[in-house]
Amino acid sequence: MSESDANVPAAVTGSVRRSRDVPVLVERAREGDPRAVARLITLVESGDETVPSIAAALAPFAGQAQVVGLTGSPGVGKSTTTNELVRALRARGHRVGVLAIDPSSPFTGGAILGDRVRMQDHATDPGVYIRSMSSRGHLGGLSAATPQAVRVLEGAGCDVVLVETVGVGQAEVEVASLADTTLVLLAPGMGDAIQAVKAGILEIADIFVVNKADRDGADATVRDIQGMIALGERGPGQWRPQVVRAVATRAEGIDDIAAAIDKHRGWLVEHDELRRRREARAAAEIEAIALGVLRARIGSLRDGTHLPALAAEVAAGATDPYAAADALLAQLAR
Ligand SMILES: Nc1nc2c(ncn2[C@@H]2O[C@H](COP(=O)(O)OP(=O)(O)OP(=O)(O)O)[C@@H](O)[C@H]2O)c(=O)[nH]1
Ligand SMILES: [Mg+2]
Repeated sequence: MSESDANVPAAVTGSVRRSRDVPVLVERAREGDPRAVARLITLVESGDETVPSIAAALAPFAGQAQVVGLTGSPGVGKSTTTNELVRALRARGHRVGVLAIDPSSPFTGGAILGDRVRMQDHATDPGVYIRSMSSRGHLGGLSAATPQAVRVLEGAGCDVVLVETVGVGQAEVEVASLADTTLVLLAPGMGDAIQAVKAGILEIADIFVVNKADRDGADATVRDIQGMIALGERGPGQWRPQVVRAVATRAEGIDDIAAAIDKHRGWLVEHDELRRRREARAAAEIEAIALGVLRARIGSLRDGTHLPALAAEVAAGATDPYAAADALLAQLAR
């Protein structure tokens, strides 16, 4: 459905774009209206006060999509690979959602513009939702808004949600805690194999993709990674990370990546690991939300409560900050 859909009067289109009517937006998203999907993601991204009711309305559809994370250094080929994976998944008849997370910029910067260009192939496909999100400015970063955005896409009937994040700092660890299957992309000659160990990426990667295999050094990179995997301790029945070569710009290796994702999916289900991962993810989400609520309440306690009095006591040495914190928490619980 396009913005200029003849069946939808302009006034209605406009109202969807600004609406905060959660039941209506969710109903429309369920029907596949891309404007309603976009609006709901904007609401969760901005931490709107409607977020709890959005989450409540989407709860029944939780867990319906396979969530695949793609991470790796800037420019390693994540968006190009995502674009080709979308094509492969569409060919199998899946509805696909893509979230491209930019951890650095709150604005639509160069990288995201690049994503848009590289994923342009699917811009008019009603079975594909592509969305760029910024995680900066969010308390809890990626971990706060992205799970809700995934839920919106699940609610909209996506069978697969691909989440692209640049592998900087905590972002790749966060994407791994969000995804059922995590792909770590590397490229030859970037010193990535060594970086990977340093950053603890070995622990989070279910599948390594050595992209840009058209370049010199791909064999060495594959060998390095395989060597590291061989060194890792693994009990019987544990997943052994797969290594796949790709040339994303030529769509080479994409079927192998899709096959590795399927294999991992099968392993997750067989070992009851899918349930375990999803419960761990839900626990982290609940914890983050509860901490956010607590933080907000403590903030609001600053005026007209106990806190100034406790602070004066601590500053004067009449009590210690731990005892004061206990007193504050006791007050919060009341
Ligand atoms: N030679 C070669 N170039 C590639 C390959 N895959 C991607 N590229 C190029 O690498 C550049 C970066 O590709 P992207 O897909 O934007 O990489 P990215 O990881 O999404 O980049 P960021 O989102 O900015 O971190 C582009 O110029 C691509 O055309 C490949 O397999 N071989
Ligand atoms: Mg990209």
